[in-house]
Amino acid sequence: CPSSPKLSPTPSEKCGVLNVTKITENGKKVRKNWTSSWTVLQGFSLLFAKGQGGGTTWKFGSNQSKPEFTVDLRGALVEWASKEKSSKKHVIELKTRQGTELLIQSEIDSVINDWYRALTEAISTHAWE
Ligand code: I3S
Repeated sequence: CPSSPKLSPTPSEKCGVLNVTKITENGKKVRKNWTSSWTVLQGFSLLFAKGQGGGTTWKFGSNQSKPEFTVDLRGALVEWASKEKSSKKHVIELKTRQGTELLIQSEIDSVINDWYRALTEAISTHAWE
């Protein structure tokens, strides 16, 4: 993880800025709302915080700024999104067991490929917890 935004990094962590939108929440379709999010992968949790920079103090775990939302990767599915899901390039579709579907995107293909790998690994590592 980069040293800024400030987080207490652990070796298993991955973070970076990604474009994210929910498409389904608790099994219900929701309107797309692409936002640039500071994204942290921590064990089986994927955390998103809105709007990188902008004077926010980035400290997950403190009471200063909470992640926008957190996704439980246990039992989740990750795949490359089909053309029907988004017109954007490099889009990952993430379906959680809780019935939330997200699209995750980066313009940079090496970045999105790394996330694809990291998410797949996290899911398989924590599959049986
Ligand atoms: O799947 P859709 O409906 O084509 O998704 C697009 C829309 O959500 C659009 O916003 P509104 O129609 O709500 O104003 C977004 O601006 C687009 O980015 C969405 O499509 P992409 O293909 O970029 O995911």
